[in-house]
Amino acid sequence: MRIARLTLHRIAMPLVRPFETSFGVQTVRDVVLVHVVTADGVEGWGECVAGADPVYSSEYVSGCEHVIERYLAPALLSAADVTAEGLHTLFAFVVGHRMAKAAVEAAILDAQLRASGLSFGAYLGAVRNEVDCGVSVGIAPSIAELLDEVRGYAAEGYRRIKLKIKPGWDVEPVRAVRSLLGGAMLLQVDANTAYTTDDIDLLRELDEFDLLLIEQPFAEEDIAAHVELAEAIDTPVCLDESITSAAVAIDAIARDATSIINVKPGRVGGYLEAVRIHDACRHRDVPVWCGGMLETGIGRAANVALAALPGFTLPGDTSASRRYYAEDLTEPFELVEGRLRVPTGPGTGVTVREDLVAAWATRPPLLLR
Ligand code: OSB
Ligand code: MG
Repeated sequence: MRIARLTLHRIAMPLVRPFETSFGVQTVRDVVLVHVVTADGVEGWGECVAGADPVYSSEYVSGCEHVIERYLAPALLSAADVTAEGLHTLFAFVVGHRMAKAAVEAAILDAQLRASGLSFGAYLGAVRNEVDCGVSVGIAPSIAELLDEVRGYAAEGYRRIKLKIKPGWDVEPVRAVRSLLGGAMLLQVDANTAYTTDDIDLLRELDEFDLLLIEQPFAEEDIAAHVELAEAIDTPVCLDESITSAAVAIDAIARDATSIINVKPGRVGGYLEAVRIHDACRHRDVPVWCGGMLETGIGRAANVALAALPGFTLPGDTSASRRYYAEDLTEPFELVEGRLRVPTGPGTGVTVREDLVAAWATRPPLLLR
């Protein structure tokens, strides 16, 4: 297909509650959306998962917007024939900037699949029509407030709870939540790189809570530190920030730095690379789960499809729309018995509410052709 135009929208969406991690507190999502229209008039939408500031990774929303405007969109608009599968080569001249590339890939894939009548799930290789869902719970002002929040999510039916931790907010909140939930509920923690190898003895104290995993305790680049931790504790180590490609995933697994992987399409450059990670992990008997970046319905629809692949054997951070937003950009995703249904319509299978995109804009749309 040929891409006739690409529009970058920038919107702000308030979160239903502040989301605090070891990086800081977030109350609004500042989102870039990519909207493409092919020469045949087929449309596709993609969501960029970068944060407002470069704290989770080196990417951030304004940087992604710039990379798309200055480098990716011109390459796309001047190509005679664009396919989602060909973007890896088309964009190879830009080093890194995976979240920017992933947003464009998602929009192209959406258009390509809409043109051929195929859903994301069918294209990616989904084997389930609904997926088990977990919820990521931010750092709370007090243990009492944390327990209230967790109690609410458990009552809604979430099948797994993930607690954000940081130094000073780790063993005691985890102890309190484990005792609230009982031994049967799946429980895991995410440190977002907040610890160092000096904390290994402290992190070993988490072993008594029978956690499913500990996610990314150390710095993104420090694979060796995770190897050391994995040897020292019983809780399985799971990498998020560190896993930027299938090659890195394969290396981290071979070095025993990680025994479970959090797959986020934005972090790895797109859905096609996410599937390659899934395939490599499956081949090595390493379970994967679908992470989240507080996506709107656009990104959520595609993530839910990805989470339906056979190697996604653990519940994902694929929570219902209402866990994040009072009103979503698409029809809302609703939890039924702790699961979300995989959309079956062409492309992402959801419809973007363009009136809301316009109403929530923080600057005029940028049209590139
Ligand atoms: O580390 O998984 C993370 C949100 C933003 C950035 C990083 C992370 C998260 C979450 C929330 O944990 C996952 C979600 O519910 O979308
Ligand atoms: Mg994480």
